[in-house]
Amino acid sequence: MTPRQALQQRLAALDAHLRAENPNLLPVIPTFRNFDRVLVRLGLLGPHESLTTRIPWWPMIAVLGTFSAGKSTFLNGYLGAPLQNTGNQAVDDKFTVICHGQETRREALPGTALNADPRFPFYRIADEIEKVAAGEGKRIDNYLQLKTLSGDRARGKIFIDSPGFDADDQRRSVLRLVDHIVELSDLVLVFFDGRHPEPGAMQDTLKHLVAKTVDRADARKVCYILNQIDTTAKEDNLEAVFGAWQRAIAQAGLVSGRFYALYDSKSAVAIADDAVRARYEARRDSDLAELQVRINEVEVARAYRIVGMIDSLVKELKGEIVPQLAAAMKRWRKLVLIGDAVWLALLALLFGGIASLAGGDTVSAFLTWLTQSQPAWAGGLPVGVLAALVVLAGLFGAGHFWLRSFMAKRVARSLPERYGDVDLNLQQAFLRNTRFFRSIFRKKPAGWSGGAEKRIFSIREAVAEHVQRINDLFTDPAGRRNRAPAE
Ligand SMILES: Nc1nc2c(ncn2[C@@H]2O[C@H](COP(=O)(O)OP(=O)(O)OP(=O)(O)O)[C@@H](O)[C@H]2O)c(=O)[nH]1
Ligand SMILES: [Mg+2]
Repeated sequence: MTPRQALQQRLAALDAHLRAENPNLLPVIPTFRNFDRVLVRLGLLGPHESLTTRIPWWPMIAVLGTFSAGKSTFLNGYLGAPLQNTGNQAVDDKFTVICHGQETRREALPGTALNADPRFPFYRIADEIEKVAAGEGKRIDNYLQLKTLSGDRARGKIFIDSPGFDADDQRRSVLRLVDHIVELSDLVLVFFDGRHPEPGAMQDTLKHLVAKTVDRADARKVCYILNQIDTTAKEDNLEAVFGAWQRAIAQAGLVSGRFYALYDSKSAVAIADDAVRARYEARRDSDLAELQVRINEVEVARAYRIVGMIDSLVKELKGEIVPQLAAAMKRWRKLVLIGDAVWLALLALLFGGIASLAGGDTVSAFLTWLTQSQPAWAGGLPVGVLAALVVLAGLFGAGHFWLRSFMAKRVARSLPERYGDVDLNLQQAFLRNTRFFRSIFRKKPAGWSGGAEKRIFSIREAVAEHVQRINDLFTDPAGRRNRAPAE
């Protein structure tokens, strides 16, 4: 498959998935494709690359936590299908990605299936794993598997169930995977086991999860859940257990965060006392309802984030990337000019040396010979002088163009090949400006002409329209939906 066909295929897949799951975002694709053109002209994207394949279109909800805390049971309950195996032994050693599909598939597809799916940027996860454990990135199947679910519950979202988290014996690659999933997710549900909420059992887990989330700007996306609280019903000491658990989390460094208490009624031990049961159920239901709201919000937030991404990319382009390219061009120009001067001086020295070796008489004889040869076939032009000039210019030019490419490579090395969230190739963009036919004196990067400015203007207009549309969809500020007929 050619890169062009590969891109076409991914775009078609994206289109089909969005049509089925999230049609509200379909109109955004042409805007991204428009932006692609600007970026390709600048060299920041390759000719058969697209922003649309680099942004996470689907909101992700990750379920993490200690082993046997009831993560899989919760997901099965939420999704309304027994997709995941559950049990008191560690049942899963892989991360399971659950997304919407034509049909429900309990048997897992290998992790490589995720690589080809435009819905999620998991190719980056392979890269991340490779960074901490060389060779492991290729073995993504050992870490990830994919399951699909038909129906509405998983439509337009991605859920990730994780193997029990026990920081003591985690391989570095798994920890990295966890970090990365937290990074990519819009909502992270961290499950703790109500049967062992005491600090000792989860100290390491906490350190890893909490310490990283405390100073995150998006710490709000992490929800802490004390699960299986039905086990505290017998002694009716939920508040004490819950309090101890919260303090343990605070000790790990977390000062704020939302805490929930849940249990799964199907797996729960029967609560004999009616009053206690009613209290537990009420608590669970209100916390579950709040979680439900958070999960629903995620979709709205992601829609805004995708559209907002175009705007922030425009800002990044104008404020950071183009100036960086211009600065690199300036550095390159300076290096080439210095090189040219040195090369000229060397040439002068060379000819001066030859002249002084040959002696004044020979030189003047040579110059006379040069200027006097004006043969009739050349119409009386001083052929000798011209030839000498051509030779000199050729010598200088050869050095100049060698210097251009040598210095270009040098400057390019200082620029990133992957910049920003969408991995723009600054190196490639800079090198476009150093192609042989481009003057070293140009100040504006190639592709950053009036046309680009116009295109960006129209992209911004389109973004404003998208925002408007999403506003209407989710907030209905004009009250159109419920407005009474005009008087
Ligand atoms: N009493 C009670 N038991 C539960 C609850 N939720 C799950 N369980 C049981 O706890 C055990 C572990 O549940 P899982 O859902 O497999 O837990 P997990 O967190 O996915 O476990 P790993 O994937 O192995 O880390 C199972 O036997 C469940 O039936 C609950 O709310 N209350
Ligand atoms: Mg599980």
